[in-house]
This record gives sequence, structure tokens and C-alpha cells, in this order.
Amino acid sequence: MITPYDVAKVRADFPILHRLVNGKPLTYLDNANTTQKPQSVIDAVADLYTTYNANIHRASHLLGELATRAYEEARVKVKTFINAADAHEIIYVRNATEGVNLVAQTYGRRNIHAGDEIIISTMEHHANIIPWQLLCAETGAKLKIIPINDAGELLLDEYAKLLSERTKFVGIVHMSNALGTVNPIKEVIDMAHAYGVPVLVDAAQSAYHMPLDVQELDCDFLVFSGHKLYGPTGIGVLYGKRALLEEMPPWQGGGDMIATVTFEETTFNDIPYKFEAGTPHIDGAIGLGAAIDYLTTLGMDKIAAYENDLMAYGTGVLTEVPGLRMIGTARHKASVYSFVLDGIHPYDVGTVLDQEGIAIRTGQHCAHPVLQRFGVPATIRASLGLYNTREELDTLVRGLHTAREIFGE
Ligand code: 7TS
Repeated sequence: MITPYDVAKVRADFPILHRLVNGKPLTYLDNANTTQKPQSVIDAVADLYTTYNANIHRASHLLGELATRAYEEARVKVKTFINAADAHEIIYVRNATEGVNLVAQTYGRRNIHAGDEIIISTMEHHANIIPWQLLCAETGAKLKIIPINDAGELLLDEYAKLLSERTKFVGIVHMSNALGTVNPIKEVIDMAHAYGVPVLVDAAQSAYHMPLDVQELDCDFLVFSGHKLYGPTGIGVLYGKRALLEEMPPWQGGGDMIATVTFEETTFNDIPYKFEAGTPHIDGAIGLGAAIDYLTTLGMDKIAAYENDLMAYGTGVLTEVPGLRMIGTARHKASVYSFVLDGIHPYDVGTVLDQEGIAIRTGQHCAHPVLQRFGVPATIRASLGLYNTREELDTLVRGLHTAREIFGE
């Protein structure tokens, strides 16, 4: 058993983990959906409202200065967290979804035209499908889909065949929320770059499980959500290479995103502010900064090592449950178990587990096409966070046995 950090101590940092659910200790295994928050994140948000709340970038008083500083310091923390070259390449958005939509509506509208092709994969979350479908409907561009094998791995040979001079964009998920597959993202990016095609990485799932380095990956855009990264909801990040962001037109208009305004002509602010119209999610950004501090102190490499060990343990004990079929068995997988139980509807399993205080997600995980690929209408999904334990996975297995006793033949 690998113990890169003291998980009992870590669990003490998360107040919600100590509550009861339906009279049972909470077993929180719905981290792919959203993660729980350490006290330091809760305190950072409370501290803003208790001691220095003000609007940013515009107030001529001390509180405004303090709030602006905290908001911008958080941006630098994000920059360091993903190793961006420059904090100006970090744009605050609401979530990963908004990051993809921003790129589709600005970069996409300007550069993608009728007859052009956009490549995504079978295992995308809807957040990296629908924005491109909308763009295609508007421009006459076409969506091309990288197929996957029965284990839930990308078929890179097929991807190579899809790439051509017609390809104008590639959007790819780093880690699948429905299967747990971790894609060979560097290879995907390099293959696109060989055609001069920019790549957006959907890191919504990977960002909180493994170290990320956008310079090493050489991705052109990358998105993730604060709420999955042990931070607040309503804040997310779009990373973009400076040269691309500078060329992109603004998305939303309003305060803070302009340099000069007359009724005849408006000039726009520099990046990242050009893309941050209106009063932003100040407490969200500050909370995200605190979450990044928490993760950095623990160490993303240690978190990855701990979760990989836990993942292997869980795969072992789950495989022993009679009638359990794992959906997604990629060689490189992280922190997600998606499965079905023979003859029992996933929803019924979810209900039994909830009675046991076990939080998981059942359904299609906002990734309908990949479930269609596996021919299942829904799965039961348990997903790990940095605070989960082997005991909790044993609890899950006991809950599955209970579900089989109640609903099984
Ligand atoms: N991309 C991936 C791979 C995701 O897993 C999610 C959310 C998103 C994008 C969108 O994130 P949002 O914060 O903008 O909503 N995934 C899930 C999930 O698996 N269960 O609930 C949300």
C-alpha cells in the first residue's frame, strides 16, 4: 500500500466528510461530478467577505486594492499549477464548459469555415461536443470522431487517417469522466501540430488527479473547472497560448474588457481582461487559489501516486463482485470505475447505495455517445478523490452485495 501522505490527516481537513448520510458515515465516491472542499478553501472565501470584500480593478480604496491583489494572485497560482509561460494566458471562466464555448465562439468562428473539419473523440463529455456541433451548424464545418476500442482507448491509427489539410481544430479529453481512460495526450497534440492544427485539451477530469504542464504538452488551449479541483463552483480556467488569445476577438462585451469606448469605436483591453467582461467571480477565483495551495502543498505527484494505488485496490475488490462488468478497461486509467451489475438497473443500485451513505453517480455522465459505443443505457460510476480510502471501497463493495441481495435473481 502506497502512503505518500497521511490520509487521516487529509480527511480531517474536509469538514463534510464527517457528516452522516441516512444515519451512516458519508462515503463520498462522486468526485468526478464534484469534489468536496477543504476548510482552507471555505476559509479563504469567508475571509474575503469578512475582511476585504470589494469589486476589483476599479475601486479607489484599500479593500478594492486587497481584493484585486487576491484575485490576481490566484491567477498566478493557476499559472504555476499548470506551468503556463505567463499569467496573462490564464482566463477565468465559469467552468470547463464555458472555456470550450469561448474558444468555439471566438477562435472557431474566426478561423473555421464551410468544408473545414474539427476532430474530437468518441469519449468526449458533452461540453466538448455540443460547442463544436453548434459551430459546425453555423459555419458548415464538419465534425470528425476518433473511434475507440473495446477497452475504451483511442485508436490513434484512425486518428492519423482523419487528420488532413481540411482539419482546422482538434478538441480532446485528457481523461474520460465516463471510462476513466487517460489519453496519450502528448501524442494527440503532436500529431495535430504536424498539420499545423491547434489542439484544445479538456482537462476537467485530469487537472485534479495528475500534474499538468501546458508547456511540456504544448497544447494550444486547456480548460478545467474549479469545483472539481476542490475549489468553489462557478469558477473555471481557460488557458490559451498568448499569440492565439491575442488574435481572438472578444466574446462578451461589457465593463473591464475594454481599453477605450466611444459610441463610434471601442478598443479592447489586453488579455486576459479582454475575455473577462463584467464583475467576475471574485470569491471563486480566490477560493480556487486556496484549493491550488492545498493541492500544491500535498503535491500533485503524491496525489497521483496515492490514487493510482487506491484505484488498483478498488479494481481488485470490485472485480470479485458477481455479475459486475467494468465499462472502460484501458491500460492507462485513473480514479473512475464505471460498471454495470447484471440484471439490476443502475438507478436501483444508486438508491441502495445512498441508503448506505455511499454517494456515487448513475446514468450517462453527460457522455451519451461513449455509452452508446458500449451498448449500455447507463452505468454506475464510483470516482475517487485524494481523501478516499480502501475502507471506503470495501464499503462500496458491501453496498453492491446488498443491492444484489435486494434486486438480484
Ligand atoms: N469535461 C469533462 C471530461 C467532464 O467530466 C466534465 C464534467 C466537463 C467537461 C464539464 O465540466 P463543467 O464543470 O463545465 O460542468 N463532468 C461531470 C461528470 O462526470 N459528472 O458530472 C459532471
